[in-house]
Amino acid sequence: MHVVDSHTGGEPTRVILDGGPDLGSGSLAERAQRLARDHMAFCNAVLREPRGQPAMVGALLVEPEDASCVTGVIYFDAGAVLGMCGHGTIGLAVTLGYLGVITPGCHRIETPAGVVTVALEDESTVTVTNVESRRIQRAAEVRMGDGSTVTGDVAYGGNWFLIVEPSPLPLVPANIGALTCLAIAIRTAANAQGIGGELGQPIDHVIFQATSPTPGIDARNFVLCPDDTYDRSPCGTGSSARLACLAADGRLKPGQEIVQESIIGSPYRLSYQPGPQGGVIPSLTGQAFVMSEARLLFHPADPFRAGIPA
Ligand code: PYC
Repeated sequence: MHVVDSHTGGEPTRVILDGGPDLGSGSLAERAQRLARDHMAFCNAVLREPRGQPAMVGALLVEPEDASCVTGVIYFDAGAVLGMCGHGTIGLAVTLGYLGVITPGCHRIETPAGVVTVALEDESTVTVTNVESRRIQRAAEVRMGDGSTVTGDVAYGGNWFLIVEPSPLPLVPANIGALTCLAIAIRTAANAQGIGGELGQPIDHVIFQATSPTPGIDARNFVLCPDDTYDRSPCGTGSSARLACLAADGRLKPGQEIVQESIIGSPYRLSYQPGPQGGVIPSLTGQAFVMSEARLLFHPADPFRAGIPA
């Protein structure tokens, strides 16, 4: 299996160029469902240790339905198949540039959530124009097991987010363990209470949002991913969902730019334009770097060829 690894603001992406499962034909959403239903063992073998690393997201290249797209891609982490992935799309564009598949300029990429556009600005810098993003519920109340209530906005940015602002704990790296435990408890409670998308889609990510102490940076976030790792990047789909909330609250104008950083301080530049269905079309600019190009080998006698169980 031929893979290229990159990281976007510290968040790793493994692009799988060949050797992945045959997902058949149909829309990317249908093929993503098949990946989730029949091939999670493949996802785990590729992403988990010893071949992968915590927080790694896979990007399985597939034939696009839309011939104007340079490729189709299905993203997954070790816990779930994703509708879209912003950091992964920045990593994929830089990887395609590294491989000579694309040159600087604009290109279309098909994902299960829809077609997104990437502008490869230089070999490391990419602007992603994401699918239309929207807030569907303001100040949803999540009842926690200890009787307390956590309030957050439910929003879509290619995945489903509960965005809690202000963060219940300071967003500093020393709190990553405590933030992770709290975010898992909130996601569990929200999903048990049926808080999620319009069609019953569960919350797959939880965001804690705060201001940043760093001059020139507007905001900092902590993002819990489906595999219970935290996003080292500011999370492209999560930043898109947040842009939808800022727009809905009148806190950010179309075209106005803000800088959001992750809990480890990696930044995205963010802005939006109004979307045709009342949401926002987010733009996110970040940097990725290719780290390695490898062939993954799965020896039949290797007891950990399927990855180390979580
Ligand atoms: O950047 O959208 C994103 C993302 C989702 C999960 C990890 N990163």
